[in-house]
Amino acid sequence: MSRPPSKMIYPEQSSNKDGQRNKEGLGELPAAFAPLDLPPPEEYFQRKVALISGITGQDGSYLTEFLLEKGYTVHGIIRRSSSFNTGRLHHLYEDQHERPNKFHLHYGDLTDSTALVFLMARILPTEVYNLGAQSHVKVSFSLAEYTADVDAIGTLRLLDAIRTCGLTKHCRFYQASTSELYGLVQEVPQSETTPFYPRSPYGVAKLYAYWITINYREAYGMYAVNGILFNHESPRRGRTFVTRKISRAVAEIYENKQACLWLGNLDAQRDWGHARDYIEGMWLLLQGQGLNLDAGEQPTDFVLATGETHPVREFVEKAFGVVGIKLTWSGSGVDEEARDVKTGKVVVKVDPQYFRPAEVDLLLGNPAKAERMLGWKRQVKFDELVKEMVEADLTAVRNFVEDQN
Ligand code: NDP
Ligand code: GDR
Repeated sequence: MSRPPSKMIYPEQSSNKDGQRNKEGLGELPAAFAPLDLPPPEEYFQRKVALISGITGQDGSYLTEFLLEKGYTVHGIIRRSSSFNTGRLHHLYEDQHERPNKFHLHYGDLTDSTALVFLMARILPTEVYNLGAQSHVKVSFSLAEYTADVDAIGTLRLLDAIRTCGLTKHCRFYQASTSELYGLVQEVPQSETTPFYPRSPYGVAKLYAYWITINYREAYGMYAVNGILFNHESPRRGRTFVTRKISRAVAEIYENKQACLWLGNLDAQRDWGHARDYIEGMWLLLQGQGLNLDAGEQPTDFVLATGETHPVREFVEKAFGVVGIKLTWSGSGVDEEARDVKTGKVVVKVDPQYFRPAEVDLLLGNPAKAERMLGWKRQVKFDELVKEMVEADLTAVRNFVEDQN
């Protein structure tokens, strides 16, 4: 193999115009990467400006309300869609006159670096919340490559947009990590030190996102943290997630608009909390509670969970209980079904199409670190969550409201 010409310059050997290498081994940066003309830090940090990816989702909508209440200016990234995807934000648009210029939506996508860099440079956020994701575990088996692109590489793109704009020391970064990282759980309950074993393309993509967040914290001194959040639900939950699918079906069955609820694995157990409680936790993670940053303490990652776990079957029973329907179960496996004790009608059946190629059987989080350091604790109990979701769906069904979540 012939040797490269002696004058060839490698990136790590950049030189000045006289051909001499500078001290750091890096040449002058081209003008396109010149740092932005940022306000001085004392002025910069007086602003409270949040940028949220995934603002149109369940968590994004609650977080927006929360931050607006706290006086933030909130910018959100929305995807172009041929149908409305801003249903969860309509009420905030209507409130615009209450808070002029405090709430802004921008087209963008976690698969589009250029747009992310452009938005970052224009908005100059002080906090970035990366909630955007293809977040459905079952769907990730069908859209594995897309899920990796959005959930894994999308996180890298957003972190790199911060770096490209020279904001590594100017904004804090929250990554929406997940209990799905634990997958085939290696210990019970799961905490910040439990080893990960993801069980879906979604979980694996989120594992990359988890580590790239830590890597950017360690490599560039960014305030970048993971919230490892266990399942959190609400009346705004998407209707293909099991809790909302159940609450909506219970309301429809009670109002005689649907005969039967078809589900997958009834034995799966989840640590279910209320989304609103978890939103506060996300914000606390970025406020450096319990950390002495001036003394050089590094930001760390936290589990947010209730510390309770319940099978899907129990959620079903409790949800029917809210409308006064008592169930009796019979059969097993794919033949399991539940009847309304009073009418004898079958109201729940199993459909194997909802089974997953690999399942996460049991999730139970240990929120002790968040409780101790952040002073965070879930407020809404399991029974209250189920009741709120069923009652909201009853109202919606009676008023013929078809939300598009
Ligand atoms: P949702 O599915 O309700 O919302 C996901 C959001 O991401 C939506 O706004 C969606 O936009 C957006 N999105 C999807 N793809 C892209 C893309 N390519 N570019 C930009 N935005 C995109 O999720 P949740 O609100 O429930 O969850 C928020 C985050 O927290 C997610 O990252 C999820 O993985 C994670 N998480 C959720 C938990 C939970 O129990 N809810 C628990 C742990 C983690 P659109 O509306 O257009 O589809
Ligand atoms: P999950 O939520 O996979 O935990 O991910 P989901 O509600 O989809 O499933 C929970 C459990 O219920 C079982 N199940 C069904 N699930 C759905 N969707 N539909 C059904 O008909 C059904 N029947 C039984 C599932 O098999 C599973 O065991 C959610 C998402 O919000 C992720 O983005 C997030 O990271 C995790 O929670 C924490």
